[in-house]
Amino acid sequence: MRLLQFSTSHYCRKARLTLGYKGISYEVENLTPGAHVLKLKPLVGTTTLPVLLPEQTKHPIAVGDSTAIAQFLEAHYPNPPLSLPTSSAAAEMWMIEDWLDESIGTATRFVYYDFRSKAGKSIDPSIASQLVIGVVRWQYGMNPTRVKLAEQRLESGVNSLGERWKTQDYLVGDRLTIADITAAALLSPLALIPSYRQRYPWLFDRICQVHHRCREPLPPGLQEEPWGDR
Ligand SMILES: N[C@@H](CCC(=O)N[C@@H](CS)C(=O)NCC(=O)O)C(=O)O
Repeated sequence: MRLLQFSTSHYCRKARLTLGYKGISYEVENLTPGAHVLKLKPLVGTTTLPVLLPEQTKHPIAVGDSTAIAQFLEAHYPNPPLSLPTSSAAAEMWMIEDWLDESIGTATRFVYYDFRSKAGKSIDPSIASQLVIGVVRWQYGMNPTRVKLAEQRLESGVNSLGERWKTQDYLVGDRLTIADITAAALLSPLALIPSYRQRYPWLFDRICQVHHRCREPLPPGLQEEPWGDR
């Protein structure tokens, strides 16, 4: 299998965590932003990454979108399961996954790139990096009002995840599911932002824990952290 990705994308991290949890071996191909469109359009008709190329007969040539990738892997590689056995628990899990994908993942992007263009500029002050950050901010129409709304959405979203993750092992049910994986991936960019690290230490413990279970290297900001065997 081959995973087409942007190495820094949190949605691509979600796909890597999913593949890692399933114990599937794969290669990654890092695409260049901008030029990626030329490769993706004929393959999947959309322009976002991740895209999985199963490279096996009887499987589709390409599966685009991190949720579709998870569903494809669950259908063809059921063990270990990413979902839950009862239909009500599975429905709740996919609902949380969709909310994380559509609402929280985009809010993280706004807050993260805003930080990288201001206080977080020192992480990589190079012209090339700041150019990429500027292009992303323009591409997604980021402005102070929308960043503020994203911060508010993240605050209520993280607090409601805390209602579950602080008191139980998993977001839904009694085992790791795509809901935990999605939350860990899509909130991981916040690990570089000191105010989030201070406010939500439990969140970053959980993010580390999920990465460990999925055999995926920790995201930037958490690599040096001792976090024990939780
Ligand atoms: N819902 C999609 C979102 C993926 C997404 O937004 N990917 C971004 C990178 S984080 C992307 O590829 N952007 C490039 C573009 O829109 O052309 C998924 O879950 O895969």
